[in-house]
Amino acid sequence: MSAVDYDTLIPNNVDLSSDARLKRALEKWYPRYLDWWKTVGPEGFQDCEVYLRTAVSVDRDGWAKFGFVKMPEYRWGILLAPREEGRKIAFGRHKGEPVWQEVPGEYRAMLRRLIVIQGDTEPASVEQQRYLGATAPSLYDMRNLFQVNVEEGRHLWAMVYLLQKYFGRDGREEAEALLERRSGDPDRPRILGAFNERTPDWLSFFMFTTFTDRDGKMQLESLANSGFDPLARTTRFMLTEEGHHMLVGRTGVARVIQRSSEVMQAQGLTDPHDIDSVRKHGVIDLPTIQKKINFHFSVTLDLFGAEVSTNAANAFNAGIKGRFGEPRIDDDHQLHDDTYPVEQVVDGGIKHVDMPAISAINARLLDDYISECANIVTSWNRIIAEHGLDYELQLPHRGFNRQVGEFSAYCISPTGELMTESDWARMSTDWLPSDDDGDYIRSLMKPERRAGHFAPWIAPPRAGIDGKPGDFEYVRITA
Ligand code: BYC
Ligand code: FE
Ligand code: FE
Repeated sequence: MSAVDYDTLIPNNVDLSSDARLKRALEKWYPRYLDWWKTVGPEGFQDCEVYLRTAVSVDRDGWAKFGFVKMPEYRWGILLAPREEGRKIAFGRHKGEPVWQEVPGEYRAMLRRLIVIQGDTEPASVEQQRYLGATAPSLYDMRNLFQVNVEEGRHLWAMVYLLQKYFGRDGREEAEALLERRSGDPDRPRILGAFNERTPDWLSFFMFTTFTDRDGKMQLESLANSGFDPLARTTRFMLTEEGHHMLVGRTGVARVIQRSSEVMQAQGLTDPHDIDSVRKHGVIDLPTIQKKINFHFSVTLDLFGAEVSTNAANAFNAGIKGRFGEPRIDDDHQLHDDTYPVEQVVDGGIKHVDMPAISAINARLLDDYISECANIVTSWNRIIAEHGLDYELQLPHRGFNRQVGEFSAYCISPTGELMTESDWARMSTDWLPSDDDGDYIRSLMKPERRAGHFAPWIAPPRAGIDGKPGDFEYVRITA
């Protein structure tokens, strides 16, 4: 069952060759996908051989094979985690019933919407990152960018498979539309806000893969226990790949912090707020890194939807979308009478208010997400402290800079004070990256293409990919 068929045009472990209709639909979609990849995917380097991993099985160990491939020839496959015999729906009103192998009619629209939204983010991120290859700080980093890109491409395949197999004609139409929307295009934008933002430099890329790919993880975890079994199995395997994307982000930011801290220490610069002195040495100052955190974190929080949400309650009740770690939560998994504390603005202050837990599904996922992010920032701060510098990066308050949910109508500072709109407008330039900050960062983005060398604003990684030595040529640049 889980053996992957690699002889067919579309590698898969879903026995595609026995479903002629689906196979035809996917083969028809493939050239359009390639066309999309070549026009708005990674700019340049499409003819270069890149040292990439390809998913070749769904076993816990040894699921990926490493080797040199040209990106357009990457084997984007359809891989589902193995079926669990006798799996039962774990939550909601159908709890205890066998999971569904077909789409239940009453939940068809809900499922389609969730799959389309999930699918839309994948190509969006590839579009957002398309120009970064040209300014890669090393071949190692360039390879990681392309690895993330091809896997986000595969995640699109994963959702298109579900649409084309289970949703008939409108599924095929949605599959087409996923290739037609464009990140940042005012006429046909991607669906969710953060996926229409720019990723103009490598620090943004590392912040995006730290914070926004981690929303991907949280959302996929919530779908990984779905009562719709094909969705659960697809997202489970996607999560295997997601770990690397977040690692690229977390270690990428850590290497930037490492380099800045080393240079400050070596130059005897003790005031992290003395931005000009730090920038003179060609590294990124810590306050600018803080502003980047503020931006990417707050924009990503919006991706969780409103904290209190009927959509989320309906999806939970239906057994379609659960909570993070649903099977491990110690309650009835139906939430008839439970409450959950949600932060809200009450009488001019921010307070926890007990809400029916069923309506606070998004709030809970947001809490789980924020606590993971807090651990990451703690690990970054350790690097700063090791260099004897007196500076602490912080996650901004969850209400800071929000466009969606409880706090979207308020102006809230990074430390969680309610403010007037005019104060906010004056102060926010200190909290979010300015044009000058962006210009400075972009001035550092000079490519480094020699194997084993790194741009001066970022430290080398601790270890290579797939155990390769430091001077390994991860991308063979041809022209
Ligand atoms: N921008 O009840 P509400 C990833 C809409 S990232 C624009 O508040 P709900 C990846 C919402 O659609 C993971 N619109 O929220 C990462 C709804 O509109 P309709 C992506 C927004 O529905 C990096 C209305 O507001 N996957 O994989 O409970 C690289 C009210 O909705 C936004 C998923 O998100 C926004 N930010 O939750 C590559 C999982 N927020 O339908 C990939 C699937 C809300 O009334 N999606 N709206 O017109 C979902 O589970 C839910 O749709 C959401 C929203 C969590 C996004
Ligand atoms: Fe993804
Ligand atoms: Fe990802």
